[in-house]
Amino acid sequence: MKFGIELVPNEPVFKIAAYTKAAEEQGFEYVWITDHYNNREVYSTISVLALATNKIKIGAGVTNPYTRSPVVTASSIASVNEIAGGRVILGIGPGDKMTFEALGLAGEKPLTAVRESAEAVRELLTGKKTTYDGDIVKLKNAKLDFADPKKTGVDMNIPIYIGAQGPKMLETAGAVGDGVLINGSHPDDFKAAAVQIKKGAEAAGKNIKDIDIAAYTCFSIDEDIEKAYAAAKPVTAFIIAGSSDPLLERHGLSQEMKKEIADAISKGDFKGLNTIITDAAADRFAVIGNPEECLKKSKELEKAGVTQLVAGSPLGPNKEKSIKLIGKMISEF
Ligand code: F42
Repeated sequence: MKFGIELVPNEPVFKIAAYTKAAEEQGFEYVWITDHYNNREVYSTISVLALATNKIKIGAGVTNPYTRSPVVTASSIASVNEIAGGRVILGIGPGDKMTFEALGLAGEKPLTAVRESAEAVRELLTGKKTTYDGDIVKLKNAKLDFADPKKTGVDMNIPIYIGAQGPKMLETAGAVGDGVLINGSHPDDFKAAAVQIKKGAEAAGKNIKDIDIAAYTCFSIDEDIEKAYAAAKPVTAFIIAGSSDPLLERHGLSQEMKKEIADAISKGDFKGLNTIITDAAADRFAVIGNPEECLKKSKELEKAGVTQLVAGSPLGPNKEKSIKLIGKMISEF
């Protein structure tokens, strides 16, 4: 199983670059930069990371088909790929509905929009004239002049991963993705996801074995277990509050607990969350513990079919320390 790290650009980009350099030195193979309009811009961040590192793969994890058109996405990812010498990956998902309200975006037909965008971007990255007459994506002889590898000497066959959680989006990911990034931290999530991904892959004449199944986890590691849980619970609170009913059912959480958590969040009662969310409930939505515990839980995810574990926010009470602790764990895989 490979390891990645998710970094949210809500800190200065040079700080994100320092974390990325540290992760590269600790053996992480991927860094994924989230894309939300209210944080620093994803491609500007990726270009700095590309200059600050030399082997770690760098992913947009994940953009969406609404805040940028697929042509702008293709041009952006190809541009940073040239800077990174062919080390980038494009992650695209339907986008965070919550943020769309602020932007006046409807986010209509998400399955269609993600599928068509992935197909159109892949075509544009060949450097050839692209005409795409889709339901949502419409291109007529669009062409990235610089994407021809003969001109740049950089392989623009950039892998495209799909950010997905719902069953139909997971199926779409199997059909059009080289990989899938799934917000989840428990083996049950990946056993269920594999069924949908396999369905989509086989319908497209692909084999699920060729698809990188990445667990985009909420991860919190520290020798002090209590501190690890305290750091993780506020993050799991947002995940639980935004979870679909079937997901809550899978993890045995009640609607009452979801409502209690949502109320505590809206009141800013983060201290209260520590008691409302039991350790057992947090374990369903995060990989939490001391190094031994985290190693055990990571091995369970690998057994459930995960091929890349992305250590996501908060990483632990102390990011730099967590990166080193996970680095020690990586050597066990
Ligand atoms: N979102 C961001 O905005 N920024 C990020 O950086 C980010 C990172 C990220 C990483 C991993 C990951 O798994 C998700 C991530 N997300 C990020 C969230 C992501 O963008 C989505 O919000 C999240 O994956 C939840 O969406 P979903 O995958 O569950 O898909 C939604 C749209 C959904 O409701 N899907 C359902 C399903 O079954 O998959 C229903 C789909 C649907 O609407 N179907 C309709 C129908 O009629 O069937 C429409 C059909 C059509 O044509 O589209």
